[in-house]
Amino acid sequence: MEQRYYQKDIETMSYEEMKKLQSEKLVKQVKHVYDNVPYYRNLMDEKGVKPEDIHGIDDLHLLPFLSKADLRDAYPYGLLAKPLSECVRIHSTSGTTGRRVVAFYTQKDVDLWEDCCARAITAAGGTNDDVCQVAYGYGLFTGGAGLHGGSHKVGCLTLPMSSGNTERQIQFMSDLGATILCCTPSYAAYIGETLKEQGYTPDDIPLKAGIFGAEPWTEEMRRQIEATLGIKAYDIYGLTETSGPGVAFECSEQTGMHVNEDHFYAEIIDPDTGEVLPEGEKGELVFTSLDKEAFPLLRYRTRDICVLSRKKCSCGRTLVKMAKPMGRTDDMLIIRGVNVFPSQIETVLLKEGYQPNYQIIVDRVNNNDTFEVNVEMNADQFTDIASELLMMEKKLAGAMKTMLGINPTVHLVPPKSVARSEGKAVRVIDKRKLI
Ligand code: DLL
Repeated sequence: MEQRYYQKDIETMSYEEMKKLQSEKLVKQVKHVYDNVPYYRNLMDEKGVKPEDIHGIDDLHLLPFLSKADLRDAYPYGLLAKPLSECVRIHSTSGTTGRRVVAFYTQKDVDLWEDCCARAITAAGGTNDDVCQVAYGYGLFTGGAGLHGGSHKVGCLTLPMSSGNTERQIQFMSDLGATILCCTPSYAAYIGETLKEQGYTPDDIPLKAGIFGAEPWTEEMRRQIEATLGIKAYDIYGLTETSGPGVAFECSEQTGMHVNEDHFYAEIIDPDTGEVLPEGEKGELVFTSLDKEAFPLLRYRTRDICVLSRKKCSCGRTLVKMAKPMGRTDDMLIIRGVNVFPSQIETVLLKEGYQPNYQIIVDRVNNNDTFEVNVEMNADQFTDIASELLMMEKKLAGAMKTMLGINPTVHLVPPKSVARSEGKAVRVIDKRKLI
């Protein structure tokens, strides 16, 4: 496949040049934040660091971290670095508990963010000949707006569908010949399932690529979506705090996502000590936005667990790659003292021939953790014969025990009984938090 880039000079820049660019931007950014954000200035003062101490990227480790708790403390305007009169947009996280994170954008911030998304669409093979169906939610969530802007920049014919109304998604996809689909992986799987039910085969729809992110998804799920939709499925990563989707994106190699590191500098730290870890080690991902104007977060702890790699990529891009996030420091369930990630359950399900339609329910009864997994059967697996069900449940519980080291109680439930998601899927119900 011919390699296309949206901003070739940046995307294929040498490591030395990139470091120089990042260093120049960081020095300016630290001064901008110190001068305009009293909240962060106080953190720097407490740590005894002045903007003059930061000469380049090698000095980044001297700066204090920011966390979600800081964002909540400073809500809504405490981390704003530009007057509101220069801001043109607000987005917010989808979180339902506590204070939401509110992020601000100047016109330049929106522009650079859209460039990042345009790089992602181009890496997925997008050109001005494509019809790009954006089925991420529009509104406060960044998914719709980000990919929409990127799609415009590439020159695709943009279908601003937003999420939901799956029948209409399919009708437009088919009637208007969508070639690129952008949505969460769980919604892509649902669209695929609905297409199949309606008797479509992958050859009936012109889709060639999907740009899926905003939640964790496994390689097994990728292969399944690729087969049902007849496409190549590309991962995309981002978070509201750093602007939204497009912080990192996948290329044709599909072995991790290139970080747009001219805008977002990535570090991996030990989540317990805060120590910066060398390339290749697993830890918490931390981002510094190097040129955002309105909401420039320095050393923001994402809570995503990840690994970085500078291995040469066959696509020609030199941008550092992040692996698929392996979970979040706060998503990780500790059940009977064992660390459990929902992605591990998903891997087992897909290996055992089930769909990734499941829900994990954790509770505490008499000081003991209970661990149940409701798993949906496919139509062809469905049985209501008790002895057969029991055998299937035992087999699946055994496979999960091998993966996790602890034994769940598995309940197989009828097809279509686990709620489908048009946005981010809710996989875990942890009732222990309510106690
Ligand atoms: O989810 C932004 C986004 C929109 C990304 C559309 C990609 C596509 P938030 O709602 O603030 O922003 O959630 C950010 O979602 O810290 C990760 O835990 C998770 N996440 C995002 N992309 C991925 C991905 C958007 N590709 C949080 N794989 C992040 C795994 C992801 N997790």
